[in-house]
Amino acid sequence: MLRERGETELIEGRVLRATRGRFLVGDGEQVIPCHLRGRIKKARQRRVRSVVPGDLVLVRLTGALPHPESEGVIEEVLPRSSQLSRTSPGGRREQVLMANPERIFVVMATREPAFNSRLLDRFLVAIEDQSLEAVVCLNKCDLATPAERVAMVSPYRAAGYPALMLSALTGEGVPRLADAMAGRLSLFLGPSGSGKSSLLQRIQPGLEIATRAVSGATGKGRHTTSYTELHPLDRGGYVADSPGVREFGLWGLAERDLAGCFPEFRPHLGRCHFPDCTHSHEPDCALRRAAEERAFDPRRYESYLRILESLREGDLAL
Ligand SMILES: Nc1nc2c(ncn2[C@@H]2O[C@H](COP(=O)(O)OP(=O)(O)OP(=O)(O)O)[C@@H](O)[C@H]2O)c(=O)[nH]1
Ligand SMILES: [Mg+2]
Ligand SMILES: [Zn+2]
Repeated sequence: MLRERGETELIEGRVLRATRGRFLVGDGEQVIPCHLRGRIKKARQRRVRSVVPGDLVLVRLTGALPHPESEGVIEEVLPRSSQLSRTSPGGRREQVLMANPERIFVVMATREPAFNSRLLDRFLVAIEDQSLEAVVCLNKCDLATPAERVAMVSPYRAAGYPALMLSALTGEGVPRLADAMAGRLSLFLGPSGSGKSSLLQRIQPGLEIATRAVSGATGKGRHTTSYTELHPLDRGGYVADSPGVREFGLWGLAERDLAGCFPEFRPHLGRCHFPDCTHSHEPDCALRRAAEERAFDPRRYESYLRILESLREGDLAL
């Protein structure tokens, strides 16, 4: 898409990769190595701080520049319709993982690394808080019994999330995953080693994506994917593969908004004795009663209490 602007044309494109001040911008036909115009750099430091994968930008093609390897300059960053943020690891800053995502595929393995419902719940809370769509992806289903798999996804299906049972090894569920991604801007999010890159390889075998074995000694994944990168899909849209996430600080989430980030809690909110009930210790709490009556999976209520606690402690650690 071209836009006239003074002496040379501006090309609208999407940031595919952003690493240490270098950017790859795709316009649907070509991939253009770019740097950022100094003036926006300064303006953005005050407001948005960074240009991230998924951002729509206007690029001016150039020849001779202070950065000889660059073929373009990002002149302008278009407003975002959405973003997914967390608190930067160990820090107090907002870190935007991706701009303009339409769907977040949260990838958890049944084992290797062990299924971590607490981390999954934190991802889902962040996604709800930022009004994004989540799909729960249980990968490495080949390593679990049918009963184990069902037990892992049932709290999420009961909460109304679409949940896919997948195996990048056998290909189970992969066509449904591919359908859910087609024509959209998606992000794969999950711990290291859960199989995000392997699933993408399955969906589109031509993709140049690194995958690696989980280290035998710890059972934890080593980081193979080292930066977030958008890949154009043959069926339309883009998917971003991202490095494994070990912790997910909930950026900007207020305690009073937490319960609303559990979709299955919503019908029970506003019915407690105290209007400012935190649903933790108060008498006559409708949410706790609902949990006791198994109106939803009690593990999700336990997660709520854990996250509430962590928010009170400044949400620095998981
Ligand atoms: N048994 C089994 N192994 C899988 C499956 N999916 C991926 N793996 C293996 O798990 C390991 C890690 O897979 P990756 O795709 O690199 O994981 P990742 O989530 O991209 O990891 P990071 O890039 O570090 O975040 C590799 O050895 C894969 O072969 C699966 O469905 N079943
Ligand atoms: Mg990877
Ligand atoms: Zn309550």
